[in-house]
Amino acid sequence: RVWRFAIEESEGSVQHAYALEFERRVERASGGEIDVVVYPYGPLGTSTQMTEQLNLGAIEFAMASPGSIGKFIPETQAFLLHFVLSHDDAVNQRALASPELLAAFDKLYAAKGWKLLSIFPEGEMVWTTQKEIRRPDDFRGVKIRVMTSPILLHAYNAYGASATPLPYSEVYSALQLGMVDAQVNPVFAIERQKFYEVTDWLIFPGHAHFVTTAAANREFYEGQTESDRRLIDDTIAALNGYIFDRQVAFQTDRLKTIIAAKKARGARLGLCGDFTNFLAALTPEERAELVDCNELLTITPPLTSGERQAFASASEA
Ligand code: 6CS
Repeated sequence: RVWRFAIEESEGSVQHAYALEFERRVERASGGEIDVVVYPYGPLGTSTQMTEQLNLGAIEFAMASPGSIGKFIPETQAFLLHFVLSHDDAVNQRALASPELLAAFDKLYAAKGWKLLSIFPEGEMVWTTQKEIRRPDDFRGVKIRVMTSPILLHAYNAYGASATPLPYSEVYSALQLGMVDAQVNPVFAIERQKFYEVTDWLIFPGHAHFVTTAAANREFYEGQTESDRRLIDDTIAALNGYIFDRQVAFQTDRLKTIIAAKKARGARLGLCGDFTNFLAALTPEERAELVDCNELLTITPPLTSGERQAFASASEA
């Protein structure tokens, strides 16, 4: 038997690590009787097209991020609201894995013919821009690419930006051609998609974390034998801790890659906001390649509570 698992990210990403580990564990536990095939982002089309394939049962499993499925299941956009999740991703991971939350959202997924398997964070959201952004006013005139869920458009437009929804595959060229000036994603994704090549600043506002969900086609899931359903459930449960450790390591490793790539091009990387979580992982040589918009590398959060509040109020509006 073949189980197909489509992800919304390229090889070497958090979702890829997750799907490969799912593949390894299911194939080993089934003694090779089940063949899991992982489809990285690309061949199956955009995230929206992948979720249509999950609806049809053309694929059995898919990653379905609120940033794209907010159009189909509007309640998932709660995970996109700014200044709601903790700045500490470990807290987010525990909250998102709560059985009560899963059960509540699974009812909404069931209505769409999906089975919700897991909700987990993929890292702090970081703006990559052409200039420093420290307050909502700095967004005036900035065209920022967002995922296609409506609430994201409203959030960035409330800051004064001009938000443009685009599929993931189009972001690099949109930045390169100047159709947009900024985008938002975790550090590992900025490295994988090479967004740092076409932007100069990484801004860490601490406003949101990338949250994704793993889902299965419900008819497929419910049609499995009890032992195969248990295999799926147990594998997914075991993956929570696994993926959290991987994603945390990905962020710092990939920031190092970005710094080295900028240096190789003779450019330095601008950092702004509260990036103190990352500083401990950097060598003095790597730190020397950074331009800090606070002029000093500091261990106190550079975005003051007043500055944070200005974003929070604009986002509430
Ligand atoms: O920005 C996006 O569209 C994508 N970002 C990540 C980190 N994962 C999937 C999503 O489609």
